Amino acid sequence: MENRLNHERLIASLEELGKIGVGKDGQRNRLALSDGDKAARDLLCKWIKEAGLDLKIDPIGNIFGVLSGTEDGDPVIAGSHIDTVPNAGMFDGCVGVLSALEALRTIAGKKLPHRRSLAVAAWTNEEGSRFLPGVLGSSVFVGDLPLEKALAARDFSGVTAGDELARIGYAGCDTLKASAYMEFHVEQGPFLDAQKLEIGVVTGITGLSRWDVTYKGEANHAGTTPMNLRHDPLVAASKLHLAMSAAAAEKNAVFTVGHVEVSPGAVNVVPGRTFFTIDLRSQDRTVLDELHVRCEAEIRRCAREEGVDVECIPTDHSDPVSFAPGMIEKVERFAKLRGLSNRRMGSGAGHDAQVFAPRVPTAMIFVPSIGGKSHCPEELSDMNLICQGAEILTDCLLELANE
Ligand code: HGY
Ligand code: MN
Ligand code: MN
Repeated sequence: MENRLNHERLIASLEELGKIGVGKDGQRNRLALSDGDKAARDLLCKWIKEAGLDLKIDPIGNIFGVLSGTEDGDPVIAGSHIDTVPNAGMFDGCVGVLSALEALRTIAGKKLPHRRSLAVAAWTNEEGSRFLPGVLGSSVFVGDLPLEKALAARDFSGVTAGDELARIGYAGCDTLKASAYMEFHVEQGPFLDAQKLEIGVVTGITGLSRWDVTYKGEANHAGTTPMNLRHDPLVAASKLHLAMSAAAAEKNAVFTVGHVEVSPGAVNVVPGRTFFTIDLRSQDRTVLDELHVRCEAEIRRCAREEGVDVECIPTDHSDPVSFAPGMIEKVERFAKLRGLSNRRMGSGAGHDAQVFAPRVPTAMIFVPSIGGKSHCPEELSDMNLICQGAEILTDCLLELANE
């Protein structure tokens, strides 16, 4: 199959977007609704308009570029996100948004026939690093999360998403719906690169549970307090971390404590308070449910054993999702037609596609993450494979738009 897209333009757009949000320290920070995110949004909107697409922004700040088809009806949407985790790489999310933009630029420019409308989407706050829950914008879009609740989400400094959305000028009023959804993304894991495969045909997305946990013990003198008289919240948190890491490993699940605060935080003071986040995931619904219950029991057990008080707040949950067989087959067929080595695989990362899968025909395409690295500056994928993945995305969009 011939290549349709302008690969140089796609690569150049990825590199230009990748420069946005990079601070003097060299770190790329485009946390949702931050100034860095605004700058990236502004650039994307500029490109959408230059491509002659109809720019739309909805009430939670999701950005769309719509290319009308010859028939009425809801668009086939291809999207991802441009917000990042702290100190991020340049590929997570951006590959999907810019490949979708390049696909629509090409379809419009070459006047390729498409009965159904098409749209590129950039979803607000996919990462959940600043505001919880993650996949916030797409969850509001499909109706899983009430707009008011999403706008009321607060970051660690207490600022609300609604205030930040207004501050950066992205509280829109457009509405649209998806008739099908495609997402192209870097794998963010080690399997394709380790097996030297070119394309991942994604079969589904992991489920996850997240909590904010606070253990309150007794601050005391580090030198005079015997070990058996301590009520150290960090010991409780450490016991929990070890117990649940082992439990997750046994079940091929994953358990992460990504954010920890210890106070008062002095070298010679036994901590009085520990706050930390938990991210627990499995692609198997039964395993996730079982470990969810086990985790909440362990949180309480470790508190009891160390004599500390506990506050445990669930902050996010999504069940594992599977994509429709016909959509998986579509991606696989085009990967084969393009002579690209490929395998079916689940996604250990969450994606906006997870909110669409239960509602409309949905599929994802992966390209390898070199060394399996992601959510870090070392994140790297082969630009040629990214262009090939974008060609498959275009194949799928054109087929969906004329079905
Ligand atoms: O956390 C995730 O899995 C995604 O990268 N937001
Ligand atoms: Mn992502
Ligand atoms: Mn991510």
